[in-house]
Amino acid sequence: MQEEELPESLSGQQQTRSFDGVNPRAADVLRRNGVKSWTKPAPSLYPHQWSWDSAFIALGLAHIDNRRATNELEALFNAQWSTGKVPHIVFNPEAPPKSYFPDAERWNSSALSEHAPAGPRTSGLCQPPVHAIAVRRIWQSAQNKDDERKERARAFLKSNYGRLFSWHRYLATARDPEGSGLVTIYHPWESGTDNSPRWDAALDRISVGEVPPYTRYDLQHVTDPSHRPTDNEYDRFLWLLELLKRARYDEADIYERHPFLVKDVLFSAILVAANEALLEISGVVEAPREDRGLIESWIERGRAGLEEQWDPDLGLCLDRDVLAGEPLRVRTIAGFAPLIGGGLDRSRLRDLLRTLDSQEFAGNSSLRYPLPPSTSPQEPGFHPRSYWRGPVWPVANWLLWWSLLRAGEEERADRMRHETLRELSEGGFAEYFEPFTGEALGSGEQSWTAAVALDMLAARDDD
Ligand code: 2M8
Repeated sequence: MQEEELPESLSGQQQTRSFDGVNPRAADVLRRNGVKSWTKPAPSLYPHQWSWDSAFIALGLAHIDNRRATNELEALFNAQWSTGKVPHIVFNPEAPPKSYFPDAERWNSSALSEHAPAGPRTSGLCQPPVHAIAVRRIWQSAQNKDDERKERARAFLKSNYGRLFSWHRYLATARDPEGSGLVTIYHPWESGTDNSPRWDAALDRISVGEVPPYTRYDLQHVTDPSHRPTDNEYDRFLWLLELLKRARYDEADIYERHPFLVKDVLFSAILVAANEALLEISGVVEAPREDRGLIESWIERGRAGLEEQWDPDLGLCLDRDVLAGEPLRVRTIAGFAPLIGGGLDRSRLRDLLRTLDSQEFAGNSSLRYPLPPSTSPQEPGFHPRSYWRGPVWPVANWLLWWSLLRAGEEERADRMRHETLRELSEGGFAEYFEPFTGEALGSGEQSWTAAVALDMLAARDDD
């Protein structure tokens, strides 16, 4: 990597610097966290395979080892449910005992649902569908390689297109019976932003019943357990899990009686962006015309659904509590969902950029780096060190950076990229960062943090 020039808008404020060391250090993290054909999200806190972590990991690996990138996704999709659902955790049978809870026994998926795979043991939830975006990256990065590698990438696309299509169809149908264009989640863990104040109001409404006894192992892996979700939150998370088990993970049953049904705008926007990637992949593999028509309709419906959730006062898009029939009025990075969904008109783009640049997010003058906190510091539920309640998450920066590029906002995208890489080169590949001090928090060697760094670094070479 060459010495990197700062974007013009930054050059007056800071010295030119290079990110030379970042690439090999990031590659090392992914190597160390590698387990056979897939990668742990973190060395000890997360000993199994997580769905959207793996998608981001594949996106990064696509630049350094295409074969590992394809293996990563294949390992995950080998555990796909017959409904099309890609589980949020695939359990590692070789993980040390008592290393993560809830474990495979607690989920008990294959005993409860005929749709769960018989082989690999999985959770009963899913996570945002970044996978098609990663598959497209694998295809793109093979384009400047030799013919053999290009052919290998094409074969990978061909053999996995059907799995991706059924995953997206599951989300567009079972998770959106209303045809709203927005995905319904059954649990905060499905959002990927588990402990975000986005879910406080919907969780508060739930009366928690009898939860079988459990021990949390997550707290033994972190330096300060108070940053992790509280026991009260865990009781709610575990209660929802019990209810999903009582419904035997049956979608119709869940939809009828589950107490947590929320239209998640971030998840839905990622699905729109992933459908754009899938449309491109469907062209490469010469998929049937009907598929293309369906994917196009999902994109259109998804964007219309996001627009419905626009809040002009906050200048953000809001999740919707299906049961209360109300928007969840909390300012978090999920509010930038329409930017991720893409296809915006100039005025909506302007609105979103204004909010992004404001004191409420990346323009906050107390920030260590001008990067958006996961929750606005002006929200009552904000906490600078708690899980998804305020810290800066590099994967969220990646989503915004990539979306700004797609929206033609190159200067802002460059700034987001540069500041993210600066934070990582100074603080390492932490799970998340304190927004005002830049202190590295959570797990120390988080795979997806390393992976998004690799993708951001490669942008200069590839784009
Ligand atoms: C976090 O979620 C898990 C539960 O799925 C946990 O807190 O134990 C979230 O940050 C989630 O988005 C991420 O996929 C997972 C692994 O990195 O950790």
